[in-house]
Amino acid sequence: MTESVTASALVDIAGSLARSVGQMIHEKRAAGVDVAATKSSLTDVVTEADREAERLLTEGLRSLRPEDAILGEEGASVAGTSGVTWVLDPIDGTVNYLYNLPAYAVSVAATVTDGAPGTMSDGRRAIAGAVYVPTTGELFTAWHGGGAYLDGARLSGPAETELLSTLLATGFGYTVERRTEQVEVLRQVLPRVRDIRRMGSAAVDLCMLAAGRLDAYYERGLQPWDYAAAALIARESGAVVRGLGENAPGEELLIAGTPAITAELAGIIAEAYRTLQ
Ligand code: LIP
Repeated sequence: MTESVTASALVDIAGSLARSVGQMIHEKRAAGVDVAATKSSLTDVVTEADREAERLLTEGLRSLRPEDAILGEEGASVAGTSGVTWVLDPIDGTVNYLYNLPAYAVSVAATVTDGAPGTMSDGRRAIAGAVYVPTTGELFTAWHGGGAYLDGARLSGPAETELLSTLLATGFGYTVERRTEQVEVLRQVLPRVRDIRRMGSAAVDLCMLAAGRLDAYYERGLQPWDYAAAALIARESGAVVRGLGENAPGEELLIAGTPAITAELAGIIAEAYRTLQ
């Protein structure tokens, strides 16, 4: 079976699970949410809804795709034999979810490790992905070579080529050390763009870019589950998704936008980090 045929089947599974689990967490939000635990720092939280959402995603995938592997932000880890690994963020934008702010999403990606173009720094390449935003009911999907879609309508990505006109999103890590660095990078970037948005979910940021509602995005410190589906959606919308220099995008840095904007941003950000050495 060719990859495109497999990928278009996988994206339907990703979309259906992301939407059904997203609707469940939205209902839970209305009933009230509490912190269940903290992770990398006191501000890096997980809720019972995160855990329940990941359990439901895992159950659904085990039933529909029993030969596939699974990796989830909240600990799901299932070995597989098919070569496909599902990478799950049950709630990307967990702090927003805790505070009942709208920017949070369920992210489901089917990935392979064939090293082909599009492979991220964690070694995985998404071939199908879905991001569901419960507060708007919007489902973003893409499969490799098949394009990116919002509720079935094709997305054409960002168009901005002037940095000073660029509406740029970014995010910050959960540790003081990481944030101290990030504010220095932001000091270099902010005077050169239209404005900054910090929405609190990488998956939402990259889908907004794919929909042309943002012109560019960058962040350091993302985990595979934060970007696996949404980086594919951004790429399939026509955006460039890159790292620093020749490095693959991922935890070191992920920059997305038009070719001109991502090249300019990469230069500014690389110089900012050099001055921090
Ligand atoms: C979030 C990312 C976001 C980042 C936040 C957090 P989480 O993921 O999507 O881009 O800025 O600090 O890491 O923790 O909500 O799954």
